[in-house]
Amino acid sequence: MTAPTSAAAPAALHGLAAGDTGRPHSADWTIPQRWGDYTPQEHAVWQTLFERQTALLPGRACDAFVAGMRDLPIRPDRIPHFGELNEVLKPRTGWEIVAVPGLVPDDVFFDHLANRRFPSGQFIRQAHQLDYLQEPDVFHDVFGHVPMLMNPVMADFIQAYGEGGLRAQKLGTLPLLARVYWYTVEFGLVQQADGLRIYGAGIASSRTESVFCLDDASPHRVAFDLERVMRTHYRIDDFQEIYFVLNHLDDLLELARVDFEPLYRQVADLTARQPELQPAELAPTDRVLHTGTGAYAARQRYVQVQAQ
Ligand code: HBI
Ligand code: FE
Repeated sequence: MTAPTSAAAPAALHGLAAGDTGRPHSADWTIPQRWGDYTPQEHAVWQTLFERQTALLPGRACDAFVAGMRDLPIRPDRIPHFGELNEVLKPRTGWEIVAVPGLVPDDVFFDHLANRRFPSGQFIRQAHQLDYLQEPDVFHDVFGHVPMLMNPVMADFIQAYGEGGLRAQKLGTLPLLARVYWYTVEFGLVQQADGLRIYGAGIASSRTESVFCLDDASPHRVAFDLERVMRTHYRIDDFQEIYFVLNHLDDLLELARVDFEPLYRQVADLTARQPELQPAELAPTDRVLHTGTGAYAARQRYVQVQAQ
């Protein structure tokens, strides 16, 4: 989700990524948070991440994110206790956080979301992984996602994604739906009266990308369009090369009510005639807010070639 830093000692993998050792005994993959077992070093990692992100987000995170964070019992000095978060979150939007070891299988993930349970990684990254981690840990999941779950529109949208995901699995169209989640819940930007703002958790929890996505000339910024997003590949290994911008967070409400099934067929028809889009490509129909220079991605490709 952010630029890779130099390789350090490999950290243990969690959840699905850990193979059989990562699979918990429960069918829904939930585990106890065991808050009392976090070490002082782990709380210190939280504090470092929390403080640098909190300094960056004023003027970058959207109003809903800021309001959600303000109302939650999330403190700088310790990893949040899920039970305490739920005491505030549950009465607000009906959502509840449950602890999981890390990535869980798609069907398990969707089933939780469809029932307004948000699976959060129980573990926290190590001190040498502050800027880059592909697995969802407690910082990404709680700091990035939970403030937006306090917002009624996002609360409904993520539940709808869970329900849609279960259907899409049966229809074989999951990759299309996953792109919608990626370009909204994880990497979405929204237009506010006072400027462009972040609402995506993948950005809000990333020191480097929270600056890059708004301030860098490299990436495209394009008005959100559902069919367009469904046709667009995404990258999981580095900064995004394109961000999609909602006019208003309330647009997600409409999106939550969309019947995706006819859309999947439409997108399939569309992609039969024209290829799917790479992240760096613009389409003639795009409403472009900023045409990216692509300089960052070009530099990364150059560096990789040099390293070979
Ligand atoms: N598991 N814990 C966790 N968090 C995720 O964001 C997640 C997952 N499993 C599957 C998944 N995401 C995605 O591949 C789906 O949204 C498609
Ligand atoms: Fe996430």
